[in-house]
Amino acid sequence: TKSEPDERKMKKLKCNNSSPQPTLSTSIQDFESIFARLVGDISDEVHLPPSVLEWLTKSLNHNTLGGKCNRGLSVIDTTSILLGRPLTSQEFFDTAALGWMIELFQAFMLVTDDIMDGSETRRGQLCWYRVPGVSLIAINDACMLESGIYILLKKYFKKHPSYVDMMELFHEISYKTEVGQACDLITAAPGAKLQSYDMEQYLFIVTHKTAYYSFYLPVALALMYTQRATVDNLDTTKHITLKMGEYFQVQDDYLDAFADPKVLGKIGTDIVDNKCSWLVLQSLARCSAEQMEILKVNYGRQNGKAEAAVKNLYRQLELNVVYEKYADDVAAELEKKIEHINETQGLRKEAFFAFLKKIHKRSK
Ligand code: DMA
Ligand code: MG
Ligand code: MG
Ligand code: MG
Repeated sequence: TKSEPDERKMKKLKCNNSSPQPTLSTSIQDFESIFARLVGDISDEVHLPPSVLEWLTKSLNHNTLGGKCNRGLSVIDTTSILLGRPLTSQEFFDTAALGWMIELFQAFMLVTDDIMDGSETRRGQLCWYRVPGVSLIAINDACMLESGIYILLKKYFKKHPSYVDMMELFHEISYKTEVGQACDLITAAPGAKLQSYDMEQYLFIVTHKTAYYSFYLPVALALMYTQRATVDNLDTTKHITLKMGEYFQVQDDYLDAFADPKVLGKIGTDIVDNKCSWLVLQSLARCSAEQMEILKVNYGRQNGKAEAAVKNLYRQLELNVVYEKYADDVAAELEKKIEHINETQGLRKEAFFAFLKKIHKRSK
């Protein structure tokens, strides 16, 4: 696959009128075409007993494949947009490998997240820790998924001028994500008072647990790969991507309660888990004294009736309308921010428009 011309692998996407270059978007199939090779690289790092090799391969396949791959694909597409041309075979491989490192990071986070959130399904399958025979071995599997990042980074980027910067970026963003997860979980601990939940806390949680790794990381890696990671470009990228990540997590919170689990691939847990979700914050800001009682009695309870009562309250408060308005407002705000980007240091507005288009109005 490495020798195929990647121009053929690219499909044309609708072009933004203000942009002189057509934007390109990579398909999941093309992205997945290098995955088996990377699995081989990770399993070859240490000579493994056959049982461990089989286990690791199963974990890598179960936990890394099957998602939308928005994050991974964005490294490839952003790089192509920054360069203003289709990628060479080598560039395709390099950026796809960086993309899979983000997907490995995501897999690492999701395996532990599902244990801590007590979730049942992920991407339409059982969560890894719920697969018969896995159980708490999933904790070590999550750590091994994380190690895969650094095996691949060293193997393919040791000679790249930004090797250390990329490694530090993964380390820094790992820590930020973990801080976000800590805050998410501590805030929701049993006995936590709903009245203490506020928007400032929420924005801290979602920026850290989601926005940095899902939105800032792919673009920052593309900037480092193309040697355009100036302080200004990284600052601008952060400003825009953290806002996008906030929007993405608000969507995640909304879909947790309202999406069809068959479409979403996972069953929502935020209400029974007592989470400081966007929906509960919007309810707290709007509910009457009686509705507040309903929330207090039913939020964070491990039973389906209580969960249904909370969802019913969300419907009474017409949070779908509040959500649609938020989505339109935040998309308009992001478009305005993107329009103002200074492109003189090689940053491209189109990279952000393309990313926004991938998530706006998503249903899974
Ligand atoms: C997601 O939070 C954050 C990370 C770092 C996985 P979440 O628990 O809302 O995610 P999901 O809804 O996918 O379980
Ligand atoms: Mg969680
Ligand atoms: Mg979760
Ligand atoms: Mg969620």
